[in-house]
Order: sequence, then structure tokens, then C-alpha cells
Amino acid sequence: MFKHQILFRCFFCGFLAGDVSVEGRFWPGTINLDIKRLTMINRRRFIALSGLSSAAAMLAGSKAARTGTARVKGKPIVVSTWDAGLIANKAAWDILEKGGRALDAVEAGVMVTERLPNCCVGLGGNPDRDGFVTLDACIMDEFSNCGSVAFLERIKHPISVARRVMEKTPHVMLVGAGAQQFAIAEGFPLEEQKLSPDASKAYENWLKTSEYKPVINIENRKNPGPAAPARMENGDWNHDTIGMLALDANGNLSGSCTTSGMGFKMRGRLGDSPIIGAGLFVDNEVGACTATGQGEDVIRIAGSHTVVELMRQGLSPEKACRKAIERIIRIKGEKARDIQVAFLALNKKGESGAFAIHDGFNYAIRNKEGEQLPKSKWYIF
Ligand code: SD4
Repeated sequence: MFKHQILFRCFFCGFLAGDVSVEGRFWPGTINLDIKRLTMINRRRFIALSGLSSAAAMLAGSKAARTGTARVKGKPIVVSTWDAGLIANKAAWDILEKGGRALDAVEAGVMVTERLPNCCVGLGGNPDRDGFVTLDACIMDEFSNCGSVAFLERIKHPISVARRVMEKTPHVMLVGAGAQQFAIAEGFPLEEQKLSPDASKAYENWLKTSEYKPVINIENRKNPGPAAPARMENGDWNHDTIGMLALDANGNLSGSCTTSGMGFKMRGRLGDSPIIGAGLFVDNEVGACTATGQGEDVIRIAGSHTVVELMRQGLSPEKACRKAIERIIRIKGEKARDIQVAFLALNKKGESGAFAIHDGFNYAIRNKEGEQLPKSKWYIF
């Protein structure tokens, strides 16, 4: 009985109406069956309530996170995407706990990930299909100042170059050779044009088929194919990008986002990560959001900006993220099965939340109560 009540709440309130919090624990083994039955009984109501297209109406609800319902909250606080966020948050926390500025925290935090060898952030990341690593990053502070670099090569810390663009130029965005020229002029060393050993192996592997199938982050697929291997050469999950949001002791918000983008992408391709409003958005009155996953589909709905605007209308971070994901699914229909997008948001009260299209996204939180790595909720197809 209890189980059915919860499923019923999930179906009508949690997913469709989207205005009642679902904090219960669901039973993944039974949820599909029960929801299918409810879908048949209430199909008309389902479509009316959700306003989804018929393809998207096949979606059948959301699972509660299996972990992390007791999330830490309250300022100062830092949140970031994926499990790699735990170590990055540590560097951000060192600044926040001393009363430092959120902007400094989100820069220092993601620099850790840029520095570490990994598949998807910084110069150790996977190259484009021509064999070159190109980096994208952006940063935004509590005054709506923002800076961004894209298609930047041979510079170790794109996030810091993005900050310099914000602080030292009248512009928001520099790209390619111009961004590199600016970085060098600002004293950033020009690194060797060389792939990391892991990226080099991954690239060699990819070259065997050279299949151009730009799909990223489908963690729940066992073998998504060479263009988007589920795991990288060193066994790490193929998660691109770190996005980080912080609220400091003074109640000010900032955010950062940095990536090497989609592995084996077309030369010159940009995703959402360097685009203010898509991969990152901060409004100090309301909250902040960052995105990860298939950048093209985040850009399509101005994703992070959309989430912040939904929070402005009163939605919690998680519900705002869910609405934005729902919008992508409505646009993509059946094609949403093949992409992953996740949003992570933080509001002025220091509450955080996330939502993804598919299972597999998690995020790291740190404040004075400690650290957590909750699993994001996601849709069932
Ligand atoms: C992009 N959004 O380049 C980035 C990649 C990413 O998880 O976040 N992957 O589209």
C-alpha cells in the first residue's frame, strides 16, 4: 500500500506536475511495471498534465536518488560535478572556510582537475579528431562579471585565462589563437603540444575506426562505441567536464566550468562549457547552475540560465534542474535516449540539487558539516 502511494505521488506530482518534492525511496524493480499500468489508466491526464510530446510521454517518472537524500546545505558551501569534484571541492573549501571569496574558491577548485591527468579536463584530456587537445572554460562572479575562453590550445589552466579575460579585458569571450595570444601575454606558459599517455592510447584506438559519432556521457550504456567509450584507457569513467558552484560566507555566489570537451570532436567544435548561460550561469540574487553532458543540447535551451530562472520563480534547485531536463527531452523526443545531460544547481540558501536524463551522474558537496557524493535523480526511459 505504502509502495503504491509513493509511486502514485511520483507519477502525478513528482514528475508530471513537478511541484511536490519526492524524497521517498523507490523500488527500481517494480517501478516500471506499476507506472506502465498507471500510464495506461491515466494516459490522457498524463499528456494534459505534462504537456510532453507523444515520444516524450513514454517517459515514466523519476527514481529517487539512492544516496544523498540527507544533503548538507548552508553557507559557505561548494558543489561540483562528478566524483572528481570531491578533490576539487577540497581546494575550494580551503578558501571558503577561511572566509574567502566564492570566485577564488571556484577558480582554485577546478584548477585541481585541470592539473591532474584525466580524460576530460585540462591538457591531459582527449584530443579532437585531428589529434589536438582544445580547452574550453568560463567563470562568473557575484556581480555578473564573466569571462570565457574556447578552443584554447597548450595552456594548462584555461579557467585562469577566463578569469583574466573577465578582469582585464572589456570582453567576455576570447577564442582560439587570440585566446592563446592573450594567455601568453598575461604570462601563462605555452605548454608542449603533446598528448598524455592515456589520451594518446585512446586516440590511437579511436583512429582504428575514426567513427564520427559524437555522443558523450552515457554511463548506463555498456559499450557506447569508440567515439564515446564508457571508460577511458586508465579505467576512469568517461566523464567530461567539471562545473563548480560556491556560496561564500558573505552569501555571494560564483561558478566555474572547464573541459576538453567531447573526445575526438570535429576541429573547432565548442560545447556549452565556455558559454555563459549554457554551461554556467550565476545570478547572485537567486542561485547558480552548471551543466555537463552533450553540450549541443544544453546550448539549445540556454540550460544553466533556464535553471536559474526557474529557481527565481521559486523552484528548488533539483526541481529547476528537472524542468530543464524535461525541456530537453520534450525537444529531443526519442533521441533523448542517446544523450546524457545533467544540471547541478545551488541557490542563495546553500541548497543544492541536480537532475539528469540518464542514470550515472553524481556530484560532490562540501561544507562545514562534511562532504557528500549524492547520486543525481534521473528519468527512466
Ligand atoms: C561539451 N558539455 O563539450 C561538454 C562535455 C561534457 O560531460 O560536459 N561532458 O559538450
